[in-house]
Amino acid sequence: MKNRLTAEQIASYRDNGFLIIEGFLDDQELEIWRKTTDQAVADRMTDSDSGLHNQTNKDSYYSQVFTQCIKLADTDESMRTLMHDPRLGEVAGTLAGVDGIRIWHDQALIKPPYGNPTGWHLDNPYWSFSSRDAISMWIALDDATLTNGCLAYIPGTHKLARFENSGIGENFGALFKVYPEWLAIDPVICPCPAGSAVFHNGLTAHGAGANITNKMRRAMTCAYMPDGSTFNGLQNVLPKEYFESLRVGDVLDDDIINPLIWKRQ
Ligand SMILES: O=C(O)CCC(=O)C(=O)O
Ligand SMILES: [Fe+2]
Repeated sequence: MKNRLTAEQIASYRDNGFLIIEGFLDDQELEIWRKTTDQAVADRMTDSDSGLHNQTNKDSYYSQVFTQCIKLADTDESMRTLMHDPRLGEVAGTLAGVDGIRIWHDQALIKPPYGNPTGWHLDNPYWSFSSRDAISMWIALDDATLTNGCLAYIPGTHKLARFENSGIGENFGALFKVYPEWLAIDPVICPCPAGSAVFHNGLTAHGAGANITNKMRRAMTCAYMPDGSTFNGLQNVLPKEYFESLRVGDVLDDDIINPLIWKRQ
């Protein structure tokens, strides 16, 4: 794993709000990540009403953006081993410039053959904490290309975003109704080979194109919460009982629900 960061990489992440690390996983690691993700997704698909995947209505637009399975590490031991790797937390925490990293949720995002584009959005406004330092990791399990739905970013938007968002819906550019001023910024399109990791700030505008190929575009991702983040009143993926016990401003420090995978020494 290419988990040592250079000063240039950190500076680029802070400036642009995203960073691509090609060859993050070596060939052997990539094989393990592919197998683990494929198995965990297949197992999750047998769960008809878990609420932890989006394939209950396969005809909906959203289900054809990607097959989305969240919190796979909670039910799959092999995925748990991958996701709890402190090296991932260290990379995320070092880029974000924070002292500790908790898992918000992992998610597999498998864009199917001829899948819909991923509408432009911000990540952090979906979540139950509001932070300018939240960070997501997206690992390409297949080559992500211009034709199968690689990611694209509007650089620098993490410094400008106001926590207002648009959903990942049928209107691909809905986010630019919320932030019309970002239409003036050129997007950076990010094709990358399988095994690459892309990290982005939770407030950086991003989307992905349609998959115009007959193969799937697999990615395994994880959303990270800086340690010390507080509850903002949104439920998102919090278990019902825990959600109901929280008050706005409470620190989200439950080590089972949001495991602390790295702390600065
Ligand atoms: O994989 C995609 O199409 C979108 C990924 C994304 O939005 C994310 O990882 O935050
Ligand atoms: Fe996203």
